[in-house]
Amino acid sequence: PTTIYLKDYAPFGYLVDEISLTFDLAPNATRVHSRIAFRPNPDATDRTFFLHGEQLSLISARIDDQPVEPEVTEKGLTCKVPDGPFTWETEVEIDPSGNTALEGLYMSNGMYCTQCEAEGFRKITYYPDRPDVMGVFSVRINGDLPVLLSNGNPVDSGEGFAEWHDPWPKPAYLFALVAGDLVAHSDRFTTVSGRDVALNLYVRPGDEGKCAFGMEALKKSMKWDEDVYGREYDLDVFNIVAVDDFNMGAMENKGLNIFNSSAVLASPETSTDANFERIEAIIAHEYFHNWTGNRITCRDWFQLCLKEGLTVFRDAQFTADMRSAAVKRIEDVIDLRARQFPEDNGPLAHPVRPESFQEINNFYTATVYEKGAEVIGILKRLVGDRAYAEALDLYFARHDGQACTIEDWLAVFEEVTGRDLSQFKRWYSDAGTPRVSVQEDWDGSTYTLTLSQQTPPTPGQPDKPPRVIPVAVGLLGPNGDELRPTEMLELTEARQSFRFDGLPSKPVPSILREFSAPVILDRDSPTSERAFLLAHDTDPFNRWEAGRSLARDTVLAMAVDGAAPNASYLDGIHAVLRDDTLDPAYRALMAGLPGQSELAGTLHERGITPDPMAIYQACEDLRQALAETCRDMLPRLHADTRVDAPYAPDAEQSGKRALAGTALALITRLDGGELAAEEYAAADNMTLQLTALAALLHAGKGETQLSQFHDQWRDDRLVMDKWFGLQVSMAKPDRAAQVAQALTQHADFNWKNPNRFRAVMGALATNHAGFHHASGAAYALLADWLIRLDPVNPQTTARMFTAFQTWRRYDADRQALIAAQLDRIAATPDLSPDSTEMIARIRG
Ligand code: BAL
Ligand code: ZN
Repeated sequence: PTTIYLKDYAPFGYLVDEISLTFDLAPNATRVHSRIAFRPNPDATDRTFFLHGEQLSLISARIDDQPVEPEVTEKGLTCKVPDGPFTWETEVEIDPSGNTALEGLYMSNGMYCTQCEAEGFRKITYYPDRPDVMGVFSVRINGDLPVLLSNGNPVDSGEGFAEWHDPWPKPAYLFALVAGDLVAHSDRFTTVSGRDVALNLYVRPGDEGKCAFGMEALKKSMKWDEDVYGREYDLDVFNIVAVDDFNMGAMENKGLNIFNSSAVLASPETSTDANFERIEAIIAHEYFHNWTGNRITCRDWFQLCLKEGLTVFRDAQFTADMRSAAVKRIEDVIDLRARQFPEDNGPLAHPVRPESFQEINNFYTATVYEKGAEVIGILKRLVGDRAYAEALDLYFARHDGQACTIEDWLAVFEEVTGRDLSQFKRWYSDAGTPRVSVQEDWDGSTYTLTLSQQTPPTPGQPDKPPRVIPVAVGLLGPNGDELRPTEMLELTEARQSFRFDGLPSKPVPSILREFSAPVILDRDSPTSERAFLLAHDTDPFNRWEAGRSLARDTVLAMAVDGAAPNASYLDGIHAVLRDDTLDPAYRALMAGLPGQSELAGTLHERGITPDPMAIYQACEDLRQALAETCRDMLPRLHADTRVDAPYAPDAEQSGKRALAGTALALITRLDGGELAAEEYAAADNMTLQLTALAALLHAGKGETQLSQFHDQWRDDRLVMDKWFGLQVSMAKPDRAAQVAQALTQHADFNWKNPNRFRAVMGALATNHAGFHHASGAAYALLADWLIRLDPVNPQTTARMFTAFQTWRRYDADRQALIAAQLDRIAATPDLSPDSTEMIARIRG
């Protein structure tokens, strides 16, 4: 495999002014005719005319209407071209129905659709398939299907054809085409300047009833981007299409977003509250890309975080505005710790802006996306809200229509603030999660906080100079009053002291409020102090964090030393659960435990080899102890959170259902599933149905309900994904591999569908004690299926390798079992470059 380096970037020798594409659709033999106006790029020195192209049958090529004979390889073609502007034409044939990789033009349930990011367009026609080549696209689709869609505005359509024109120059990765027997859920939006935009959500017949929520989310997103970022939509139509077979969540193609059906279709009967919240966020994310990604795109794929980090940051702001900011922040930090921290502290660690890659599809990671968003948050904290807004205005004004770099992005901030951001830039270049430790000093009136930072080595980066870390700190007095409101300390040195003078009493510090930077805070504060913060912190994030750290330490003490559950934790959570002045969603989050994989990671960081079974058992015992502690209040808590109004997926109702679900899970530990069975029978929405089913399965019951559930939902693909996933995630550790194995033999297990594959294998990988069962059965099962899927769909296969990224944490026996499976996969003939790269990096 070839390694590509950021430092080797050079512009392409030619610019594309216009490109016209004609598609003659046929499942096995689609003809694609392209006509492209090229001219020499004055900023380039290399005039090699190389066009990417893979899995294409070249029928003919012409330059300025004269036939030419290009030199064709597996990766593309080269050709001798005129010195000045010229018109390039090709005719190629492709096979959408044989395209199981779901990249390029492929078929899903009889419908044609595309996925071109990052490098799929080269499977459609010969083209400079790189994001810095931007052209104006016109598309004609000939096909005998009722709906024929592409990017931009509709130009003409009739029996068996449609024409589209996108006036905004774009890179090929934003190209899209959809053709199928689809129905539209339609609406309209009037932009701030009065542009009337037709909105359509296209779905397969039968899914019409699952569109309304997505459409509302789209309209809210359009309005929010006008109100908060001053960004207006720029075409006459905005189309979204739901597709069943899709590698990612969704794709921001200009004017024609294509969505994994799981990320857009929703109804109360078939979707959980969490599904609704995720759908709202993804619709917003893809819509926001119209400016951060499409109007301003990336110069090269090393700059992926330029659009993804910023767009994730923007969708998080949107969700915080639509729902609860505190709840959203906590959810994001839970996710960051579950997915990004293990990446940043293991063999797959890479900078937010990587400097090399073999397969770009392997870099659509939690680091690029979620840490990339955290880095925007750091920048905003450092420069302040007003400067952030000014810098964004300048960014949009200056770079509209361009393919940009992180340097372009930082330059607007430097210009607006006059601040040197070279130290801040380390967040983009240096991998690894900084660890911040704390030392306190109190002399009777002055409180001194000394913060030290250190980032462990990561692959290829042994030394990490200090970075700038915004540490939000508030000081509380003995009765919980704020002695000092939140102050943003800027840690720029390896070790730095901050003084707070004139305090009446020794304060309790609340450090890293709002999780002001993605770091690990190494602070061994007394239990009493954390219990105090759990009861009194005025920062909702840190109040949750205090409970979280108590939970973590009590579980770990139980797992490692056989300690009893910590009473401060149990009493503190009991008090929170019964405090009905607090948001129910927040209370539900407070009652959660850290993930078992995260707990294993913490032990590993402390130099202790984690035992997955011991961690599992400690979590079970602690939940049981919490149920006992709360025994008297649980029935009331459950009853008080009942929602009597018609179902709405809003923050208020879903918060109540989340807390009711917490109560039900605890009650089930005491009544063996009696209430859960009643709740299951009475459930009239998927949130309640699934919560009750999960509780029953945990209690070792629910066989009847599982089979009823299957009968009820066998024709609903997305609900059946839940049926598959839940059984694996609820399976006891010694049964998880067996349950997953049995499900792969089920008639409804369509392993070529990424959602179904992930439902089973993704659930197995995240059932921590089940996946790491000492038998190694789960490792072997996952390896079997990765070997099978790799030739069919390398992208989805390669992403699943993250299941193995933490393998060095575990004992020698488990390491040997995992290494054997990785080596077995690596030895598979013709393994994809995607999987080859992942194994090489994980194996080290
Ligand atoms: N650009 C790939 C899908 C997304 O991040 O929106
Ligand atoms: Zn994105």
